[in-house]
Amino acid sequence: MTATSDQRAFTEALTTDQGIRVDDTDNSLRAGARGPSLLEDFHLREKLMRFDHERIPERVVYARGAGAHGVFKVHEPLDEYTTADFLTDPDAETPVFVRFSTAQGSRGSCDTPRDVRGFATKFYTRQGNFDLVGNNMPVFFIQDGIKFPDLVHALKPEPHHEMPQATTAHDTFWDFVTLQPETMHHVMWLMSDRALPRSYRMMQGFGVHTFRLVNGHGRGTFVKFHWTPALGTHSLCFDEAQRIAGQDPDFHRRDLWEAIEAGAHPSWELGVQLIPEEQAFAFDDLDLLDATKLVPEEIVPVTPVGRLTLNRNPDNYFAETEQVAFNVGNVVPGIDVTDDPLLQARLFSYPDTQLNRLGGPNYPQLPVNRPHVPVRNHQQDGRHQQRVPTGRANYLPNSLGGSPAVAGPAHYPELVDGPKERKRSETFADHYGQATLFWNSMSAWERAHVIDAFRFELGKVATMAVRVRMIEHLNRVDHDLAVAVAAGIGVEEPVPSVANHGRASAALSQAGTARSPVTTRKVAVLLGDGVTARPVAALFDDLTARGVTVELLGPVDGTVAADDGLPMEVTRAIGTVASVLYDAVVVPDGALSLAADGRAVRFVAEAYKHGKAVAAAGSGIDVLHRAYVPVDVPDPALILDANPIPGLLAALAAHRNFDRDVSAIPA
Ligand code: HDE
Repeated sequence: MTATSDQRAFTEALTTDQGIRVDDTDNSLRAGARGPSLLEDFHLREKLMRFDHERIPERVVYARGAGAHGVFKVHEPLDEYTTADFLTDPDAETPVFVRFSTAQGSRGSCDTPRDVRGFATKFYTRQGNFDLVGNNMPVFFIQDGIKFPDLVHALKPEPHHEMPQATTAHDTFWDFVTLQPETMHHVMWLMSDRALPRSYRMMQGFGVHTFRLVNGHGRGTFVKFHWTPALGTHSLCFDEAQRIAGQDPDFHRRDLWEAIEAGAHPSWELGVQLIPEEQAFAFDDLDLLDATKLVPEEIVPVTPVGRLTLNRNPDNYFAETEQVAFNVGNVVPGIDVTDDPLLQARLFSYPDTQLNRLGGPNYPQLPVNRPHVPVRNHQQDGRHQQRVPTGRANYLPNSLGGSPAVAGPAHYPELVDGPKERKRSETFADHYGQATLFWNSMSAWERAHVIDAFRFELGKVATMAVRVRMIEHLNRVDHDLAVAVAAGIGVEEPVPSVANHGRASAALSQAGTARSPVTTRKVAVLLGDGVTARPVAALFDDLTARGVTVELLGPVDGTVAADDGLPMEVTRAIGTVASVLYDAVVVPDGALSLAADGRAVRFVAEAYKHGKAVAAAGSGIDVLHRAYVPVDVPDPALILDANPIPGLLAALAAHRNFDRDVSAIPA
C-alpha cells in the first residue's frame, strides 16, 4: 500500500468524515460550560461512534502477527514444470506481502510462546494473486480438515474459564492429542526448539501440503514448497522465550520492524521438492496427500528456485497486516491444489472466515488484498463496495455492454473416480514412523530440550490418565524418550514396545545449520565507572561495522566515567532491559562496581544459562565468578581473550552453545 491515502501528518484543516471543518475537538457542545452535552453535537457523536467500531473480529487462529512488503524473483525459468509467470520470468520482480504469526494466542498475546508460526505470503503476480499460506514446520497436526475445529478448541484456552492463554500446556490439548495419534509427528516439532524461533527472520517456512505445478503441455508435477532463511534457522531456548514474553511481548515484531527500518532486509530462498506424478506412490512409508508427513530431503532434494526479500514495513498495521486476507485457493495458472483432505477443507475455510472478519464479500478490494492486475467481472454490490461499475449489462452473455474474453487456464484434468465414503486411506495409517524419524535426527541438546518441553507441558496436565496415555504414545516413538519424560512427570516407566526404526534425516536438525551471518545480532556491553575505554570503543566500532547492534548498558541513563577520564555515553539503563533481549554479553575490565550489582550478575548468569556468548576481561571476570559461570570449563562461547572480537564473532555465527551444562546456574 502506498502512502497515497490519508497522511497522518495533517497540514490542512481537521474535518469530520463528511469533510466539514471542525471548530473544536477538545470540548463537546454543552448547554452551558457545566451543563449536559447536546445530542446535536455531530462531531462528538461521529468521533465516539467511529471509536466504538474500531475493532473487527480477530482471526480465529493466527490472530497475532507482523507483516512486511517485499519482492520475489525467480533465478531460472521453471517452465519445464509450470506456466506460472512469476516462476518463469527471471526479470519479473513480483511484489509480495508476508504475514508471520503465532497460531494459538489472541491478538494481544505475546510473540514467544511455544507455538507453530505462520508464514503466509501473498504474491501479487502479473496473472493475479498467489497465496502460499504456510507454517514454520513442514507438517501439520491432523490429516483431515474436518478435525480442525476439534484441534483448535482443544489447544485454545479452555472454554469455562478461558485459560491458559497462548499455550498448549493444559489438559484439553493433551487429552485431544493422546486420543488422535496422527498428531504425534507435529507434536514432536512443537516440543522442539522449532516452536521458539529466535526471529521471524531466522525461521524456515513450508507450504506443508503437496501442491501441483502444471506446465504448458498440461503435465503435472507434485511440489512441496520450502523457505530457507539467509540468516540461518535459529531458536531461543524455552526459559529465555518465557522471560522475553514479559520483557518484550513484541519481541518478534519489533525485531522484524527494526531490521527492515535499518536496511537489513531479511531474505529467504524458495526451494521446491519436485516429484513426478507417476511417482506418487513411490514412497513406502508416506502418502504425499497426508499433511502429517514430510518428504525427507535426503530422498527428494530441495532445489533453490528464487529469492524473497522483505524491504518495506507496512504504513499502517490495521489497514495492511490486520486486513490482509489469505486464501490457499488463490492459485495462479500453472499452480494447482491436490486432493490432500486437509488442503481441500482449507479451500472452504479461508474465504469463509474473511466474510466474518472483514464484513462482506468486497474484502479483495482492500488495498493490501487487491491484485496488481485489472479485475473484470460482474460480481456486484454487497457491503463496502468500493467500485462503481458503469453500464447496464451485468450478466453474461450479453449483447448490450460488451463481454470480457473468457479464456482462463483449464483446471488440471485430474481423473477422479471413487465411491462417496467417509474414510481415511490406509496409506495414512502410520502415525509414529516420522515422529521417530524426527527424534532420531535430533542432536543431544535438541533431545534434552524436547524432553524438558514434554515434562513441562505434561507436568501442567492435571489428569493423570492423560499423562499416562501420552507416555504410551511416546513409547511407540522411542522408548528412551518415553522413559525420560515419564521420569519427570510421575508416570511409571513404560516397558519397551516397538523397536526404533533407526532412520534419521540430517536436514531436520538445527544443530547442523551452517554458521550464519552476524548482521543484526545484538550484543550488550555492561558499563560502570572506571570501565576501560579503549577496548570498549574498539569492540563497538568493529562489531558495528559488521552490522552487529552493540548496546552499552549503564547503571542508569546518561554516562559513566571511563578510565581515560572521559564520560562514556550509555545506550540505555540496565534496569530497562534484560539479557534475554541480546545474543551476547561483554563485561569489560575496570568497572569494579559491576561485581556488586545484582542486575549485572543476573544478566551474565542468565546469558550464560541460555547458551549465549559471554566475554569478559580483568575485573569483568569477577562478575562471571559471582554468576557461578565455570570459567575453567572449555567453551567456545565463553571468551576470556584479551581481544574478544574473533571469539565473539564465531560464537554469534554459531548462534548458541546449547551443549553447556547449565543445570546449576541460578537464573
Ligand atoms: Fe489455517 N486458517 N487452517 N492452516 N492458517 C487461518 O484464516 C484453517 C492450516 C495458516 O497471516 C484462518 O484468514 C483450517 C494449515 C496461517 O492471515 C482460518 C485448516 C496451515 C494462517 C484457517 C487450517 C495453516 C492461517 C484464520 C484445516 C499450515 C494465518 C484467519 C483444514 C500450512 C494467515 C484466516 C494470515 C489462518 C483455517 C490448517 C496456516 C480460520 C480450516 C495446515 C499461516 O481460515
